Amino acid sequence: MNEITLEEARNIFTSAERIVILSHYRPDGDCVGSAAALVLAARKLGKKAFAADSDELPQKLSFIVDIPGDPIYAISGEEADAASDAVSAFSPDLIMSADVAETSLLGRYEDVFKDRIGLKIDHHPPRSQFAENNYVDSTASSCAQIIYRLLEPLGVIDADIASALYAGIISDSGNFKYPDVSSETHRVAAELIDAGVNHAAINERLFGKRTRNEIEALRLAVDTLEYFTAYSQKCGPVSCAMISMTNEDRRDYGICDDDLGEIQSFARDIEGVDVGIFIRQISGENNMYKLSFRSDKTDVSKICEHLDGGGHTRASGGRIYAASLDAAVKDIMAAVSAYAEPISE
Ligand SMILES: [Mn+2]
Repeated sequence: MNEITLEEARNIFTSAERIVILSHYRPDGDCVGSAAALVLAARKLGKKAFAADSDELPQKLSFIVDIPGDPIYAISGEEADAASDAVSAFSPDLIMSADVAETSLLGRYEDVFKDRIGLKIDHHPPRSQFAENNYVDSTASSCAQIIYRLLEPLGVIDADIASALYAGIISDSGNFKYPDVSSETHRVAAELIDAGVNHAAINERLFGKRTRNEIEALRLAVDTLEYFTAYSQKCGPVSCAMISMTNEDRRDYGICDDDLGEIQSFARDIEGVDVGIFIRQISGENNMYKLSFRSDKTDVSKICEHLDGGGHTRASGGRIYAASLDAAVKDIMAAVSAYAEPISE
């Protein structure tokens, strides 16, 4: 499949008249901000456009799309058949994806869309170039940063579009603190502020108060914290900290995925820990566990590629099937031993 330049991606976007923009399941600030900016920009250019996601947006992100006019996400969490019918009725001339590293991240919509995507724009190291045309810049700290560069020459960026992009940038850059933040990230953010972003308000929405449930989730997490050392060929001893959450915990404490907040990076942030791992039972599936890996010096994408997943060098995810939590932990430690590599840059 074609790898194209940003200019070519822009031409594909501007040549289309009816556009569907796909974002990934368990939507985050970056994919929602990117999709919202693209929908608003397309409409401003006189096109018809909407976004689609196989999961409903979490309440915390609804402010990004809370804009007068037609809903930005015309499809949000519907069954695959309904989504397919709605897209057929719309008859798009371009289906594109933003912030989607591979088609499995389309969740329940994977089979509906995977062979019909004309343009992929992403910032994850390319695992599969699934679209007809693919633009990937894995140096960008967010997809929104790329979407800014795509849209900027079109002269369409107003305060709403800028706000969506700003929300994307601060979501994926951890509020400008991750190593892939560059001077370019700050330059784009500065230009967005000049376009009318209320950055303090967006910050408050994304990183402000925590709900009681988020604190309950954190309390549970601290309680399950365990330390392991894996011995890897390429890294030597790898100090791991792991937190876990079972379906029973979530039921007992009324915790949903939206409440998990920053738990994913909690274990990594402990002094002396190389790899932080968050393992949670997938709702309703007792033997499937979802994994999140975070590290500052170990390339966790290499580990996750062997755990049915992948992602960024410092932040990756995967899935594992295991008879029990203990069995899952054993398999995870084996994968760390076998596949951990130091981050090269
Ligand atoms: Mn992203």
